[in-house]
Amino acid sequence: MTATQSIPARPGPFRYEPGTLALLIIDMQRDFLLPGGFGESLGNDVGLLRTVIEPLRALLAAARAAGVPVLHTREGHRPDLSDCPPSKLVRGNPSQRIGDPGRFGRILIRGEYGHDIVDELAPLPDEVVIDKPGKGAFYATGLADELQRGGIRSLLVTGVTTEVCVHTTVREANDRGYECLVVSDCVGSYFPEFQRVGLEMIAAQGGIFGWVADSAAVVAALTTPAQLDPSPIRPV
Ligand code: C5J
Repeated sequence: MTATQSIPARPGPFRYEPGTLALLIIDMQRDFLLPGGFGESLGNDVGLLRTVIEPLRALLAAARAAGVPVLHTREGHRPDLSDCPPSKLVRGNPSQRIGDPGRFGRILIRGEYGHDIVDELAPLPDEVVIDKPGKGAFYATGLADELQRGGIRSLLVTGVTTEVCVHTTVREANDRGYECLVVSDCVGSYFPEFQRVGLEMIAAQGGIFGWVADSAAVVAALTTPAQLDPSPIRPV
């Protein structure tokens, strides 16, 4: 028999074995979230992303207390931009491109203040931080190896933005056999409509990419003892 945990979610309960669960926090970086930063300079309302910080801080505390491994990602590039495809470089607003000077240092460049994670969600020294050049967290990174090393098969997915880096990562993870629960109030978009539809797309068609639940449901599960369940979650 396997010890399993279940979280009420859409389109149905999200079941996992506690030792195989990790919390993935995507791109909660100052460049995207701070007033006056890159995201705001593009005309976005960063307040919509900042609503994620408090529920995610509570979820992060619950995950750490429950011994759930935490992995953080940061979107960005080497200072010489050698890992930035020309197509990505030229696509932005001409005065606000990756590598240009911004209010918090060169935009989306590793080592710059703006590239790092907001203070409220700062990684602990033993937590994995994945630097990714793409939107998806698996592309050109060591994430798959990290998950395999930790025996992780289920992911609580959080961060920004819902329709871009969160979605791309969930799709990549789903194709690699991971089961993803997207935490609805711990993901954010600059566009309310994209937030709503982005979450609907995850759980549509019987959970085509995964499951969706709010942080209250996830925190409750993390603080509740697992049950012994005779039916395996997946074939072994
Ligand atoms: C974007 C991200 N939106 N982290 N990055 O360019 O979603």
